[in-house]
Amino acid sequence: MFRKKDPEMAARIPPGQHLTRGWPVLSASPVPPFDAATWRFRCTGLCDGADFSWDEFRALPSVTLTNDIHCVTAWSKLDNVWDGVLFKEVAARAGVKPEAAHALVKAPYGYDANLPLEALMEDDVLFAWNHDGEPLEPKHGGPLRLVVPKRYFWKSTKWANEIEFLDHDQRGFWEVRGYHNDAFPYLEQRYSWQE
Ligand SMILES: Nc1nc2c(c(=O)[nH]1)N[C@H]1C(S)=C(S)[C@@H](COP(=O)(O)O)O[C@H]1N2
Ligand SMILES: [Mo]
Repeated sequence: MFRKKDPEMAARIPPGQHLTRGWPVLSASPVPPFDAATWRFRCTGLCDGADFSWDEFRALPSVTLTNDIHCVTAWSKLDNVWDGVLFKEVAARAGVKPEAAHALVKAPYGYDANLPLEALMEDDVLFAWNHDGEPLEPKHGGPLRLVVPKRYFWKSTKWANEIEFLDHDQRGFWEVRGYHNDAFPYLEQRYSWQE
């Protein structure tokens, strides 16, 4: 049972957020089609480059991580169990240039989200294919989504298929549409006018 009076539980809910027991869907595009035979994941920009097939991506060293997610539309969902590959495992295979300091994680139909490379290289950031032990549903980003638990959930690109490494910051899909560049839930960094 969730009890907001439980101080440990309350500490896990950032200001202005409430708990959801379901899992709302927030998508700015249709669900892209997925074919394991033709799917590719590419590393582009300031790196030597990498290009994974679905089988190659799934053969990377995997982790299971449990964390909480916080959507800027005010719902939070605790104790999500993800299976996938750490961002830094993928980056380690891309030959990232020393001047790369930022990245965009991209998806079909023009969605992307920007973060400093340092933030993406943390031990809790992964590309996930399972949620709570089940293959990630297409509407939630299946076959593969980014999960960045320390930021509002729009930073967690669904249907992720590319990392572009950059030497400068470049705002992503929501960051150019009025949302905060940093997106820390505990600081309530929701909108760009707060910057
Ligand atoms: N490719 C893509 N990724 C995306 C989005 C999107 O529209 N397209 N929406 C973002 C937003 S605003 C949120 S809150 C979460 C929602 O994920 P969910 O639909 O699984 O809850 O995905 C993020 N990642
Ligand atoms: Mo969102």
